Amino acid sequence: MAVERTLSILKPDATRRNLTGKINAKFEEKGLRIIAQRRIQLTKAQAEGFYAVHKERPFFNDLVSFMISGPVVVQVLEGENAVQANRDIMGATNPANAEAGTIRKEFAESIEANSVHGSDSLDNAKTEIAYFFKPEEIVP
Ligand code: RTP
Ligand code: MG
Repeated sequence: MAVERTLSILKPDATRRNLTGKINAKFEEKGLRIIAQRRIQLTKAQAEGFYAVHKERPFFNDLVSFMISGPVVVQVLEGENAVQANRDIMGATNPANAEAGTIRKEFAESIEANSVHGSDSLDNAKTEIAYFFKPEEIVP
């Protein structure tokens, strides 16, 4: 296994309910290290750009509205096999299908307000990390 980096976002439903510490504890307990982190208010253009791969999907407009409905925390997680490790910690997109102990099972409100984003491949992780962070903001 290789040490990887992945882009994580704590979504507006998580910041609104003051859950950032509880969610970060899940990452740290499983051996992922938060090597960059910033709380921001996404602009509509930023959210549309980030989710551009989903622009033809029926949920795109709702997703963008949700992602700008409050602050988010963008972060870089580092660790062994970090991309898949983080997906496992997050759980299924729909909390109804998420396994016990996952972030989404424990905290998500709905398939849309599902508390966290995580990159789904190493290639996408590199693109998504560069979308939010300059190299000097990442401190391993
Ligand atoms: P993410 O990208 O946020 O890590 O989540 P994911 O890979 O598990 O899910 P994806 O298919 O990439 O969808 C991106 C986000 O769009 C919202 N969504 N809403 N209303 C719906 O049917 C629906 N489906 C997806 C969720 O916020 C999902 O995380
Ligand atoms: Mg996705």
